[in-house]
Amino acid sequence: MRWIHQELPIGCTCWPLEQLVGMCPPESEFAAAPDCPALAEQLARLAIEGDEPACAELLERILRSGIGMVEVYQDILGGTMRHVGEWYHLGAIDVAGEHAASSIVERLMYRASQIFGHGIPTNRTALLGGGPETWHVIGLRMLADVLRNQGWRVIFLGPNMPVPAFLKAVETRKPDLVLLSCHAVRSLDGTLEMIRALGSYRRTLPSGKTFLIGVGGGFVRNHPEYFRDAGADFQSEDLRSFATRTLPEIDRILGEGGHWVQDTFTRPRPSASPAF
Ligand code: B12
Repeated sequence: MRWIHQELPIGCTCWPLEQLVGMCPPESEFAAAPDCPALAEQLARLAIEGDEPACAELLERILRSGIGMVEVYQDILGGTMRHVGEWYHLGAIDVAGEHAASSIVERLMYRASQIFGHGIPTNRTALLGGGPETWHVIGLRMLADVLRNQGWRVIFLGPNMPVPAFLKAVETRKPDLVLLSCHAVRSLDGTLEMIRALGSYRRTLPSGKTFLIGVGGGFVRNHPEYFRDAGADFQSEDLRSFATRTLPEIDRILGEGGHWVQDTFTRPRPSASPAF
């Protein structure tokens, strides 16, 4: 069994996402599959203390286990942030603990993305960012890293982008896909304004030069209709469903030069995710 850590220099072309699943290197210290919930909790405890070296060491051990990118990002790092959110909500940790953990998780994602690398170029471009007053971008960053791993050219604009500046980036970078996130009621208006502005701009483009608009995040999950009515093409629940269901659909639509027809905003939530 080969393992990417030993064979690929940092940032070099890596294997497709599917092939990153289930590789168990001989030197892995985990006898069975890593216990993602337990690791997420352990990381959360270390991260709220601001213990970045211990978090980095634990991440290295996790990455050496050979588990897949989606498991590392969604189940372990996403699980870490879920604990942070719960503990903050319960008053068990303070704002400093929450901020320390968010910053460390962003650094861990950077490290993980170096290890998982980028795939064979697909000639497709994705542009991701938070609209006005959107500060929650950890989930978007996860999508960005997975897209890059799948060979996409990725432009990540970070949080709180003004609408005109975002539109300018769309005009100049000509993405095939634009992804936005919305978690909090405070970022709702800005996100809707962004979607409407993107829709207006898109209507000025000749067919064949168009792009898809996708949204996700906690607020979208709870109130999908706002985003559909503003003109978004699709939503996706989380990283796993994005990677396994939405991305293949995007590839198909872009390949055929068609439009999004499936209504992901009203579709019942999938009961179980396929193994990934
Ligand atoms: C970390 C955090 C922050 C950090 C964010 C740091 C950063 N760099 O992102 C900071 C400190 C900045 C922050 C600020 C605030 N936060 Co906050 N925050 C959180 C927390 C604890 C974790 C969020 C997170 O990163 N989760 C991990 C990621 C991986 O999960 P995710 O974001 O859901 O992403 C996944 C999916 O949603 C999906 N996805 C996400 N985006 C997209 C996009 C697309 C296109 C697709 C397809 C999929 C997709 O895929 C991802 C991977 O699976 C949550 C608690 C919680 N339970 O979520 C609160 C939470 C989201 N925050 C909340 C609030 C209220 C705030 C503040 C208003 C607090 C304040 N008083 O200032 C501000 C608002 C900022 C703003 N205007 O946007 C509320 C929102 C409630 C609401 N509905 O309004 C929450 C739910 C906490 C709570 N229980 O009250 N926050």
